[in-house]
Amino acid sequence: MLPGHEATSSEKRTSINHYKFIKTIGEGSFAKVKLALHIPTGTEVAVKVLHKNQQSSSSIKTLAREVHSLKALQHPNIVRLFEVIDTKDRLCLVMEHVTGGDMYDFLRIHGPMTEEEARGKFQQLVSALHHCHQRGIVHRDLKPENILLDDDLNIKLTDFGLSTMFLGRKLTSCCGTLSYVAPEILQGLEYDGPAVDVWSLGVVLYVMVTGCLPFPGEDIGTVKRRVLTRRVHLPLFLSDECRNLLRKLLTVEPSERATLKDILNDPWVNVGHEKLRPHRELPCDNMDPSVTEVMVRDLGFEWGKIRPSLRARKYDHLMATYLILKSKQQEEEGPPTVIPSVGPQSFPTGEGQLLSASPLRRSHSEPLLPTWFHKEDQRPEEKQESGLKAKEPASALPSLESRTASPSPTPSRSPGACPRTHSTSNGTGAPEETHCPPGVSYNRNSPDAGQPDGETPASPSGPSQGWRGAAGRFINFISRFCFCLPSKKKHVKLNQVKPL
Ligand code: 24R
Repeated sequence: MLPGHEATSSEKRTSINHYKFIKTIGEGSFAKVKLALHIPTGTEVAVKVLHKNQQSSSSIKTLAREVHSLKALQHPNIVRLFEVIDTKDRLCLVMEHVTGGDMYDFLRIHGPMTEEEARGKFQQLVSALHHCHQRGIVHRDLKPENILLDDDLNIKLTDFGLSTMFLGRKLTSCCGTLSYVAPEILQGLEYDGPAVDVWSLGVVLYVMVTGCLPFPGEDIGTVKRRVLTRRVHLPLFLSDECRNLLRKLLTVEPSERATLKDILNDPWVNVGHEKLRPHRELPCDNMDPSVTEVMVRDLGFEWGKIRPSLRARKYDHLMATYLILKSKQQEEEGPPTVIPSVGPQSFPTGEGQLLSASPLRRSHSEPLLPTWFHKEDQRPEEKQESGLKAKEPASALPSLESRTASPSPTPSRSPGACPRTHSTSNGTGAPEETHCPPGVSYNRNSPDAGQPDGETPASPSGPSQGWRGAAGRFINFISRFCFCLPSKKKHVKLNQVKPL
């Protein structure tokens, strides 16, 4: 504890050890996330704080799982753990601070993404998820609120509070966030860990490209009924490739659902990307001398203590300082040099939690798997100048209300439901139709909106999609002005389901 940074137990802590708290940047039911300053290096970090005396044993267990997962994962698209500070009354996880906020806010402000924009983020998400699954870890709470964006709009998967080791066994805990949770969990069945992450990945992709939830609902009964009808509305403004991928991801039967391996080879995912960045795990034992020099010369650390801390992965202040300095250096240098070692085709590339209803509200996760950095992604405001697809900020609709903290353990917030238009059948058992609350004020449909239910005429294949695609994109563009983001004022808590 640095002198002068001690805080009495009575006063609100404004610092802990070598970190000075600045403000709260996230609040869940079990934990707060604070922006803090790492005093020795002057670097901003995120500190997830859990007050032990306010938590049940299961939530302490939840955090223990999060620590285990974060220690096991080192990936550019997964938020990095720097230090674990375990005191009498608090457990603090010091992590990298991701400056761009989360994908929920991005969608709320800018509306749904074009498929090109969504593809880059989806690729990174797949890469991060593959990294988790390769290490036996399933996330179990994938949603826009848990996907952060950095300054270059690269994604950082966060919140491993519901993650767990699956190790080839079936899981039984009923957990997740209602609108993103897989059908097998909704049905209280034993489930395969990776398959439930793939379902949530499908819901996230749907939300990214439409701004709507495929299966909105205020309670588990409504969502379950909608999911189990095996119908999801796949808007015509989406390309055939995107709709096909969504069908594969949102397949109710887990054994028929796409696996990550299928996704890695999916045509939509592979469209036109190059510059694969091989993901390199930080070799903990061959230290970077430029970093250790700063630690010894400028910060007064003992050289002989740095390597043992890194090699043993102690996640103590020594390791944290090394990782923080290393991440600053990498930020200044940019992502690692491209080694085009794999072509697109050969491909690269976390119990007992309450299920909180999320009717479209903020709903307060290798081997050298290539990783994508999309430096060409620009901040939306920059796009206006550069002539890329202009993204008008989505206008607020009557239903839009300011965010409020959610009482439920998984504050749920997600973009709005889209009006039901026509169903599409897919023959794969994947769900085919979305239902929407009345009064949603925009029509995101193709020019042939109002088609009777039934097979939606396939839009011309290929990214261009011809006139239908252009019309669809026009509608998509217009719909950005009326993109609805439901308020997140109330969350229906569902019975807490204890792990079986
Ligand atoms: C930046 C913002 C918000 N949260 C974070 N960062 N950088 C985190 C890292 C973070 C680390 S763990 C974690 C979040 C988490 N959150 O578990 C931010 C930046 N801006 N605004 C916000 C500009 C969960 C949940 N996803 C618990 C707290 C509630 C959200």
